[in-house]
Amino acid sequence: MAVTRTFSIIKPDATRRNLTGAVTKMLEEAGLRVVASKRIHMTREQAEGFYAVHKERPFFGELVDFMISEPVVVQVLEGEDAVQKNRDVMGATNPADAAEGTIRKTHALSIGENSVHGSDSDENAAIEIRHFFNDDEIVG
Ligand code: RTP
Ligand code: MG
Repeated sequence: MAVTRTFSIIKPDATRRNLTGAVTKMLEEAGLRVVASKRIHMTREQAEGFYAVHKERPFFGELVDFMISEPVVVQVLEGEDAVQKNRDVMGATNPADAAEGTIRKTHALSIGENSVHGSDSDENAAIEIRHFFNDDEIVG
């Protein structure tokens, strides 16, 4: 299996509850390495651009409002089959459906306040990483 990269966001519900370290620990224990990390307060324009694929969904406005409500931590994660590995440790979108031991089962509050984002394909990972990081900020 090839070593690849994915993009992760520790969302406002998690940063607010001081769970940046706890979430990162779960990512690291799953075999992912944090090769870039920064705490930012997203602008509305950044959040709307990032979630443009969800523009027509009924929850779009709520999602953007939530993501800009407080700081987030954006990260680049590296590991074998990183996209799938990260999605496995994140768990299902709705924490009520998430498996035991996953980040969302352990920490998420609701389908909206679900603690983490993770890219869903290698192609989207590359796009999302570029949205938030310059090459010289990523140290593999
Ligand atoms: P993510 O993109 O954040 O990693 O999560 P995901 O793939 O599991 O979920 P996705 O379908 O891409 O939806 C993006 C985010 O929108 C919020 N959402 N709210 N209220 C709702 O019904 C609803 N559905 C989705 C979630 O926060 C989800 O992570
Ligand atoms: Mg998604």
